[in-house]
Amino acid sequence: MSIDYSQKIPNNVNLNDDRRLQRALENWQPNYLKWWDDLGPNGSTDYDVYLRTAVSVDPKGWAHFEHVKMPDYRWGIFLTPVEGERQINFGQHKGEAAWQEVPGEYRGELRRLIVTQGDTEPASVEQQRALGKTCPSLYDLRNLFQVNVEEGRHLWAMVYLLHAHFGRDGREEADEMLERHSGDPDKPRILQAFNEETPDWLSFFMFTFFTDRDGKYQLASLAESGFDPLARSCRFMLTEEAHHMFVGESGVGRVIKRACEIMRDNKTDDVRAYGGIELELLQKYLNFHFSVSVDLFGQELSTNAANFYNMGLKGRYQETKIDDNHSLHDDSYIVSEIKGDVIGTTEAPALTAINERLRDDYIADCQLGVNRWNKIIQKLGIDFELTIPHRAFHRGIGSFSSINATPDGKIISQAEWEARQDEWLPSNEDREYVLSLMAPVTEPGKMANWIAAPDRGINNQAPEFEYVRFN
Ligand code: BYC
Ligand code: FE
Ligand code: FE
Repeated sequence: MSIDYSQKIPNNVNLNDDRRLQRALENWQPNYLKWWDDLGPNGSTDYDVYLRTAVSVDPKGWAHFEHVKMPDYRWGIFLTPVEGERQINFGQHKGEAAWQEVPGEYRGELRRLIVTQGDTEPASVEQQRALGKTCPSLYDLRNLFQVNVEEGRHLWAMVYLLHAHFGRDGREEADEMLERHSGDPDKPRILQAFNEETPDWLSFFMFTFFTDRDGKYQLASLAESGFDPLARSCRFMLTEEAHHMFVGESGVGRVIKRACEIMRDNKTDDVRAYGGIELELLQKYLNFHFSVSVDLFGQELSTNAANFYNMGLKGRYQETKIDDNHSLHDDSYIVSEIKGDVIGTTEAPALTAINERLRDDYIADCQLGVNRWNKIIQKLGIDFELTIPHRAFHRGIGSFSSINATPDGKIISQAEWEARQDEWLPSNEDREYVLSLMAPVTEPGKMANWIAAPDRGINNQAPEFEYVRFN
C-alpha cells in the first residue's frame, strides 16, 4: 500500500477524502515545524542528512535512502493496512469485531493511553537535542537524526488519532503535546524517564537500548488493541522501533569493544588512561537507564491496567500467541513484593498484574541484549560480566519506590544507600568524565577514541561515506 507524497501531509489514509480532518492537521503542521525548529536537533536546519524514508507501509517499501534537510523530511500518517476482519482478541469484548470508531464508554481511557504514548515521542527528541554538537562520528550523527525524525513521526501518528477520533478534546490534546517539554518545571512530560537529561552519547545509547525497548513493549501491547486505528498505527511504529534499539545495542557494544581493546592491547585495567570508558562505568550507566525504564511499566498491581485489558484497549505482549482464555478472570500471576526486610514473591490476580507481566517480558528481552554485550567482552578475552540490576533497585514507581535496594536486591537503609549509591549509579565525577570525552568528530570515516567503528555502514555505505553534510 503506497504512500501519497504529493500531498502536504503524506499519508496512506485517504486524508483527501476528509477535508475537515485534513484542515485540522494542516493547522497543526506549522506548530509542529516550529516546535522542531525550536526544540528539535540543535542548529541542524541546513544539514543534509542521509535519511531513510518510508515510501510504502509494506516491509520492502523501506529501502529508500537519500540526503535531505530534516525540516523537509516528509512527516506523515502511515497505518498498517486493514487485514481482513480483525477481531478483539481479549477482555470482555473478545470475539467482537474490532472498533473502527472510539467506543463512547471508553473514550477517556483511550484518550489517556494515546496521550501518554504520544507525549514520549517529542519528549525524546527534546532530550536528545544537544547531542548533534558532540557526535563521535558522522555515522552516529546520522543515526541520531534518523531516530529523531522517526520519533517526530510517532508523534504525528498519535496526533492523527487524536484529531481523527476525539473531536475538540483531541485537538486540544494535540496542541498540548507541543506545550509540555522535557524537564520543564511547570509543564513537564508525563512520564519521568522523559524528563531526565540525555547529556552525552553513552546516555543516548543506553536510552535507545533500554527506553526505546519500553516503547517496543508498550507499542506491542497497544498493537493488540480492539481500537483498530490504534493497533494499526502501532504496528507501523514498531517497524521503526527496531532500528532505534539497534542504535542503542550496537552503540553500547562498540563502547564495550573499545574498552576491551584498550585493556587487551595495553595490558591494563586503566581504560581511562587511554581515553576509553571502563566497563565498571558502563555498568553504572546500565543500572541507571534500566531502573528508570522499568518504572515506565507502572505499578506492579494496577486497576488501570486491569481495566484497559478488560475493556479490550491494551493487551499483553503477543496476546494472540499466548495459550489461555484471554480473559484472565480466574488466573493468577507471580509478582515480586516486599516481605518484611527481604524481597519475595506473591500470587496476585493476573488481571491486576498485567503491568508486571509486561515488565517481566521486557526484562527478559533486556537480558538477551546484555548477554550479547557479554559475548563481546568474552571474545576479547576480558574477565568481566555486565548484569541487569534487581527490579527493586533505584525505583521511583511501584512498591519498591518506598525502599532502598542494592543491585542484587538486598534491602538496605537510607543511610547505607546514601553512602554507597555512587558505587552503583554514575557519580557526578563519572558523568563529568564521560562529558569530557564528548568532542565532535565530523571528518568522514573518523571515530572518537572512546568508541569502536561499526561493523558496517548504513545501507552498505563505505566507512568514509559522508552521512551528514554541514552546509
Ligand atoms: N511516571 O496504575 P498505574 C516510547 C502513574 S516509551 C509517572 O500502574 P498504569 C518511547 C499513573 O499514570 C512507551 N507516573 O498506571 C521510548 C497512575 O496515575 P493515576 C510509552 C506514572 O496506567 C523512547 C498512577 O501512577 N508508552 O514510546 O497502569 C523514545 C498509578 O499507576 C508512571 C506508554 O507508556 C511513571 N512511570 O501504567 C520515544 C503506553 N507510572 O491514574 C518513545 C501508554 C505510573 O493515579 N501508557 N504512573 O493518576 C500506559 O499504558 C500506562 O499509562 C503506563 C502506566 C504503563 C505508563
Ligand atoms: Fe517512538
Ligand atoms: Fe523509538
